[in-house]
Amino acid sequence: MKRILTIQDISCFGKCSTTIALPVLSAMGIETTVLPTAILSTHTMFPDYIKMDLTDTILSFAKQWKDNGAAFDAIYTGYLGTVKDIELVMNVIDLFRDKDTLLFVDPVFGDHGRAYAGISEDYGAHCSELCRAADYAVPNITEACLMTGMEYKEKYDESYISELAQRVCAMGAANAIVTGVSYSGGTIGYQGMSRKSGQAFSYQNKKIDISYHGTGDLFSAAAAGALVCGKRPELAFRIAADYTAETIRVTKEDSDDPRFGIHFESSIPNLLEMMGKA
Ligand code: PXL
Repeated sequence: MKRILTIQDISCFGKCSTTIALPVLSAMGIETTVLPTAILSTHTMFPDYIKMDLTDTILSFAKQWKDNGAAFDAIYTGYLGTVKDIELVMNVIDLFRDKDTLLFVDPVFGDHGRAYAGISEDYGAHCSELCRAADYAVPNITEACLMTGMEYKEKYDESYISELAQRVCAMGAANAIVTGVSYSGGTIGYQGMSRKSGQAFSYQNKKIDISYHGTGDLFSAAAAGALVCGKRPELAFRIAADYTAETIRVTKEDSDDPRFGIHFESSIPNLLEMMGKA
């Protein structure tokens, strides 16, 4: 059985990061080890969230696993929240990564042109160090701009996104996939680039005009899972995009408070069908 280590926070209510990654990866048939960097009452978009730092346990948990023979086919990092935690996570990666370990980095620190609440000024620079080592770095436009120093634009064309992907590859990432790319009001998707071949790939879906928190985390979890299951990159990211789009569609049908997150549980059968596992 394939085994993945995912390193991100546990936000107890509101569905994001680990509370999405663990069920999705498990449903894909991948043994999933979680390394929580912090436990929060909710993610940081809710007011008055409470955060319990787990900074002191990050490396000691990992060392105890290593001492007991743990090994991983892939490491997938998401929201980490502090520069200190990024540094510790880089140590964890050094502990477990060998030439066959896939490193999937979703930088997760901002959106709509700004860093999330509680993210420090120097976070982007440290996150680019993490992306430098990645087989797949998957920033949204905001994160890619904050890491590469490019100006954030609300309206853009394909050459602007290509330049962003190229700059993320130039940092060192083997593949850069810029997410949340919408060239027209009607579609949304991603644009990727491989550093080695220079080959670009992109995909757009019909845009549903509502935005939910956690969709980026869902996309990354599904893409990382599909890659670990051996899907070729273009297909892995397309499956992730289609699963995310279907999840947004089913979530919109429900009248729940949109802040409570996406109903990814309802669309897991669609994901398994796309993976050929239904
Ligand atoms: O979904 C991204 C995310 C994950 N974890 C925490 C967050 C956010 C985005 O705001 O605050 C704690």
